[in-house]
Amino acid sequence: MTKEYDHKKVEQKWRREWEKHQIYKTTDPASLQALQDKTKPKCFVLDMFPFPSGDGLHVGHPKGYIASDIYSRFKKMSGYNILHPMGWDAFGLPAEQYAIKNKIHPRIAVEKNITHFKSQLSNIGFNYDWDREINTTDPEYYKWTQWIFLKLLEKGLAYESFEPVNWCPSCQTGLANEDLDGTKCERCGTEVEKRPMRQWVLKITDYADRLIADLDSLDWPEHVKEAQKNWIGRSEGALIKFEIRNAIRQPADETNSKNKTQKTKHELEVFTTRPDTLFGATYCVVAPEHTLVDKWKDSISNWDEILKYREEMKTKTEIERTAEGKEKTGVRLDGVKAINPVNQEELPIFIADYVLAHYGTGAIMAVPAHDTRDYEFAKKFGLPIVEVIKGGDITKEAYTGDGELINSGKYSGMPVDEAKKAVTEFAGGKLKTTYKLRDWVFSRQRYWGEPIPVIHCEKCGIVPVPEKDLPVKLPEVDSYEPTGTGESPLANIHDWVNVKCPKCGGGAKRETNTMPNWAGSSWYYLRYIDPLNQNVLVDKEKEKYWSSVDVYVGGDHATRHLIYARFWHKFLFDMGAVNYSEPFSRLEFLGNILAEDGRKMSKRWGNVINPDDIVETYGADTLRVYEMFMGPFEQTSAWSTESIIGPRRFLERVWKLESKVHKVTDETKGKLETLYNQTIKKVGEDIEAFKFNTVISKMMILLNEMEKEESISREMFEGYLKLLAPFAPHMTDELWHDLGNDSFIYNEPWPIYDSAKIVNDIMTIAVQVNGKLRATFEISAEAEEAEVKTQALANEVVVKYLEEKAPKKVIYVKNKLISIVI
Ligand code: ANZ
Ligand code: ZN
Repeated sequence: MTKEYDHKKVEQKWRREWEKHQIYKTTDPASLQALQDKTKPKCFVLDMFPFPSGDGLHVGHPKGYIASDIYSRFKKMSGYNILHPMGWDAFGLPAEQYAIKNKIHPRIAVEKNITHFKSQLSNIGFNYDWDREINTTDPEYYKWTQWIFLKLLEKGLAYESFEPVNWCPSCQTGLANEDLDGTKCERCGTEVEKRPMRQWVLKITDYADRLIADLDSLDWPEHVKEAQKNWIGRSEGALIKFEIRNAIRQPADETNSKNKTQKTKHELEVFTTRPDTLFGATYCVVAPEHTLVDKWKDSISNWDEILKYREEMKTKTEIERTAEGKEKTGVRLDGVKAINPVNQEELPIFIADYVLAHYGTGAIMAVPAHDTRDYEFAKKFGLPIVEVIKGGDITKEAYTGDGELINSGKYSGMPVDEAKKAVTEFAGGKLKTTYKLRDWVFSRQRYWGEPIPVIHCEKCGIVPVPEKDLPVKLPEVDSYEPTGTGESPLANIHDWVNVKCPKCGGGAKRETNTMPNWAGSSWYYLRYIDPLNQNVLVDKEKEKYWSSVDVYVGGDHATRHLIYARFWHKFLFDMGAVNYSEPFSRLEFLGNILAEDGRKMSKRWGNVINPDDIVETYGADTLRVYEMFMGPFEQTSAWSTESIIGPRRFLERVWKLESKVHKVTDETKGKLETLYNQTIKKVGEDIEAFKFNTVISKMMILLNEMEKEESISREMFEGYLKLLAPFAPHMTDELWHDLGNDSFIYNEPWPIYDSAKIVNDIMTIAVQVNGKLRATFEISAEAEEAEVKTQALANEVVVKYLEEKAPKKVIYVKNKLISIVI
């Protein structure tokens, strides 16, 4: 029998069957007990849930979903109890902007977009359990987002602040540091301004140390861990005070101090990570916008120049300001001096834009001999460069390395590490750890977000909305466009805003700011575990069973969502709401799929490919295999509709292979046995390691060999289908049933390899030196080129010929020969 491979018929049929038999329903631990299957290990596989945009999915989006689908199917067949859910991250500016543009209510737009997304996803044949679908904009969901906020407030981790905040003039809202791309709004690319306004802030900095320390326990890509460490930016250093000479005391100082005879000292406190270099400080720099400078105004003789410089500086971005190698600028403050506490030397003070106001103390001691930016500045302004650490050549460049102190009085000869503490103490300073991480600016002046559940009462101040009154629902409005005044559009809805104070019963007003779009995504994975629970955010027993997420698949968000979620999770852990202190044990970070033209796939470039079209023409199974075969999972690769024909032909060949089943002889069975068992082993290992492209290669190799045979055994073909099932679930179920099975392949056990049959897995490699055979050695047949070469060069005979010289050339003839030229 060779029927045509009609992917449309096959795929629709099996999706209907799966649906009909509800084969993707999750089994909760309680039901497991009923089934007396308590020992079944669990596996929670999570996708970064999408924002349901109006544009729908393009072929890049499903890459991660396909991978997690394959992985969870593999784990299911390997005997695990699976949780693989999906939901919608639907609050936030993009939804609101889409709605404004298309003149529909964001709620309606979101509903419509979700329907579209869901149909696109279902075309691809995922094993999601849709009974657990969540939507961050559903009041039953955001009730718990608000509840977490109340708990943060209760514990003093949410507070009001009046610090100047990043303001995007185009999006018309305040933003967190994490929402910036350098100094631009990450969403719209507009340069942000600093704007003083009232805002809600979460004290994520309280968790900074734990957020760094616990990274060690996570199976995450190093680059993501690094990115988080850098974002948190812990530096161990010291605060050191420099007395300011000649600063005229302001009248304000007098009135402030009750005792008029007590003199207020003018001091400049700097933050340094290198207190050991204090003897090499030759000037100080204060951030141009630092308020200290204003205090010294009357002592500064070139004030006009200062004002002019401040004006110029405003046009520059922070990145521009601090870049190494950038032409340094600055202005000396004429009239004031700083005194170096270790040797009483008078140092000039500058303002310069390479020092930032919001890091450390906003002021530095400059050590040009050992800091690159100070070196550039000193060269330009002709300032002295005093070497205090031995090891470099400071006539050429700053020496930033370790070494022994020199020119440092009684500390000369001391190593850097020891000197840090000693010099700090001598200077009367104190050791201090600083962080780049800032508290999380958590309020947005926009409509489409969770209302912050707080009431402002003139008498009682800030009053949390009582838990029983949650959720605070987002009211219907006529216009959800931003007011532009820095107030949320909610402020205009008087019926909603004016409430009774829950404490005193008097007139009060609701908070009108909403939460950022990162709020709902900071805990959503927990809700999948228990999506309908009315009493708690998640049942703790269920959570104990399913948490932590075993594999989290997604890209982007290395420093935003993935830091925020870890912070909230740790908070929930501390208050006893969850069982483990980290949410995601393992992270698989994916490389994006670019368009055929190598650009990002975007409506703007007109290069978007809709997965619906690919599914229609080639089939979902082909799309799945193709996206996994494009290259290593973590690598970015460009889409090519032309290349999809390869995976399609591969599946067609598997389809045809069925006609060879049944007529098997023992002899052919024996022939393929080794390769077959090796393939089972390799496929399992590679899926576990997210190396999906090499899985397909192995499957192709085995297919080639099977095709060469007259006939293949049913057993082997069925095993082959099982290995392929996670990648091509529709087609394999069709063939599986065609062979007379009536189960679903999804419910079948994963094939087990026979290790006894894999052993003949060794190859013998001959080694030639300058064309003459000198040695042979054995190595695993699976050894990669680099391994074979390394072993050849380590061979003792070869070592003798090499005489400790590097070979000119090493050539590998695959599986046979290494030829060395010396
Ligand atoms: C003296 C010194 C000597 C420094 C030396 C470095 C090397 P990280 O590691 O990023 O924390 N610094 C301090 N506050 C600053 C600010 N607001 N803007 C710009 N630079 C600032 O860097 C800390 C170092 O960056 C500090 O240590 C300070 O320069 C500078 F051989 O102090 B150092
Ligand atoms: Zn913006």
